[in-house]
Amino acid sequence: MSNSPYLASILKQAEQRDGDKPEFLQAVKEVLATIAPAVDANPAYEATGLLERFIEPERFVQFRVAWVDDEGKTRVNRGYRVQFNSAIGPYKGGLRLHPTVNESIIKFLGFEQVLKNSLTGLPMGGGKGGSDFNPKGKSDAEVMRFCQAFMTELQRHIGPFTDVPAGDIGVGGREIGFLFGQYKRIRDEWSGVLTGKALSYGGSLARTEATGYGLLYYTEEALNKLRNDSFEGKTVAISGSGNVAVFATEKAQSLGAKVVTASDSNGYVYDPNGINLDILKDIKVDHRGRIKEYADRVSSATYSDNRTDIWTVPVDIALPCATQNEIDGASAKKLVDNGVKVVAEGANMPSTPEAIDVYRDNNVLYGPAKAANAGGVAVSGLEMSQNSERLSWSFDDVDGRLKTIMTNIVAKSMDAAAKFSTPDDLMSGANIAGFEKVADAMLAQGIL
Ligand code: NDP
Ligand code: 2IT
Repeated sequence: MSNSPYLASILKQAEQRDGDKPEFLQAVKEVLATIAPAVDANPAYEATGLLERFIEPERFVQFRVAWVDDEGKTRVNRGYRVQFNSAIGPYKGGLRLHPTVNESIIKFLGFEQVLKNSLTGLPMGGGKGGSDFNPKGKSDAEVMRFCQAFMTELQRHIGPFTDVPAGDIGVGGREIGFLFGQYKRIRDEWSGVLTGKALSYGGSLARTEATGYGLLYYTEEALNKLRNDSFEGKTVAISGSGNVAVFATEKAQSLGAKVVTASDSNGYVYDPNGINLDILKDIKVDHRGRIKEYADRVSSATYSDNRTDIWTVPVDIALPCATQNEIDGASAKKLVDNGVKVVAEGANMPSTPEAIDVYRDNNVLYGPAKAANAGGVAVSGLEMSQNSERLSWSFDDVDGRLKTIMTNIVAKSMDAAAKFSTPDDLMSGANIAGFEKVADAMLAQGIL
């Protein structure tokens, strides 16, 4: 951290105002610490109160979502949308449906999204939303009624040129379909107001695969540029078994790596022969099953109900793809002790600050979430372009653009890091490169 009194005062203000929102404060502190050299170098930021504005969302809405379950009982959930920053484009970011969702989680995700979207090079501001609704164990009809009630409130805040939500944890193709249908019904218009749509009504090829594939394109490029190495022949641990984890596994395997783990919130499986992707997809994608079933079906696999022990498996590369703070200092230490050389984040903020310290102290190549997992929102941006053009691009076209965007993010991060610190500090580089574009746009637009 620099000795800048300006940064110190911003940090103090954040602690006072948001001390009760631990995940949000964690994300803000990490960014402030790493952008210090760029802030110190530009006095216009302090003169215009830029950082004060940067850490304060433009708008935060919370609303009641009342719906009726299959037994006829009324249920009430909390809905949220944070519209964090629109300096470089309409608010853009996913919706999360998970019982742990609260104001702190939504704000941390929205804040990260601002910088991530900037890094893609596409004109997208940052937003995020969701609800503490738990989709697990709910019928399709219940999910539909919840999504309709949620959109009935959300629709007044969003639009294809204002704010364009998408999926995140608990929100996939099924939920986007229900949300889109309700928006169209209320507004009486077809528009690209959501991304992650199915191909039959304006979705983009390669959006489903984009976050996982993008993570691998990014990490392969970083490995190549900074370690003169590749995924070929590497052993890889991947956590989670949702959208990001499944397609990260698929691309890692196609790049010649052996993925030996998968997990969910109950536990993890270890398969020293390499995860069988068809069986993983059958359980998780086709049947919404539990990861334990993998070990029941594959004799070489073992199951443990201690989810965090996944990081005790010896691997060359770890790709956390489940949720925030899933790798703490002790888990990071275990990974390093067992020889890990690379950690790249598919999930948002999966490493605690203590874990990041361990990576840094042990020269682990660290790909931070806002850079490494930007492929999902990047292809969402490409979906918006296709909707505006009323055209659909081929899979190879979208996938090729995704690859270019991810390799550009590595280059931008290395350039920014080299300018202010050390070239292989991809975390500082991503934070500075993402921040500078947004800050330039904010400066140009005056005090808002
Ligand atoms: P999914 O809902 O498809 O899958 C989430 C996976 O993570 C599941 O295996 C789930 O297990 C596990 N998980 C969720 N919450 C927890 C928790 N509190 N503790 C332990 N495990 C948990 O979501 P995605 O794959 O889309 O998202 C995974 C991560 O990637 C998230 O951090 C998300 O923000 C991030 N991300 C997603 C993008 C996208 O395009 N979808 C883009 C960029 C980042 P279980 O089934 O037991 O809940
Ligand atoms: O965290 C993320 O970047 C996402 N969940 C994807 C957001 C999007 O708008 O596609």
